[in-house]
Amino acid sequence: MADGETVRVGIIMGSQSDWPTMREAADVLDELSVPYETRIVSAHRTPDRLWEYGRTAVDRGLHVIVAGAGGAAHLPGMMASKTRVPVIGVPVQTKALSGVDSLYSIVQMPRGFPVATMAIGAAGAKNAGLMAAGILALHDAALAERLEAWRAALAASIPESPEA
Ligand code: RP5
Repeated sequence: MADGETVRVGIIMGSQSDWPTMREAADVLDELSVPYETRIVSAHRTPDRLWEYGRTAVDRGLHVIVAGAGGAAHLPGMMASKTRVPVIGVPVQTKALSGVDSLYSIVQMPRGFPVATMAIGAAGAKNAGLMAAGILALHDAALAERLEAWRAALAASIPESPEA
């Protein structure tokens, strides 16, 4: 990240145990040279940290928050209730209910406070990173070019026929 560059993407998660999933979002942002910050912010264990993060998000220059949590996954929704910065929610796959609990906890927001909910698990986290990049690319021509190239490379890597 260049000196003086403002971090526009916050990747937050409810627990250290969410990091292997949320790392997918971080990795794809690295590939696209998008700076981000990472924080553990738990809706239940560190509610004051959640509130402070949401309270200061706009003033700190964040444009997107990627929020991952599992189980009773209240972090994305509570963050969306505290800040107008768009929140992309990632349902982390749980052992007990395979992440369906996380998905339902995140997706069914009351009208007025949206969370853009991704798929359960690693694919959802990766797509959250790509979605964050896509939002920033609307006002960043160089990033838009990198994202187009990334998408073209992925498309080119898909074989036309299955191997025998
Ligand atoms: C949630 O509880 C976290 O987002 C995590 O997915 C889940 C379990 O947390 P740990 O018990 O592994 O810390 O708050």
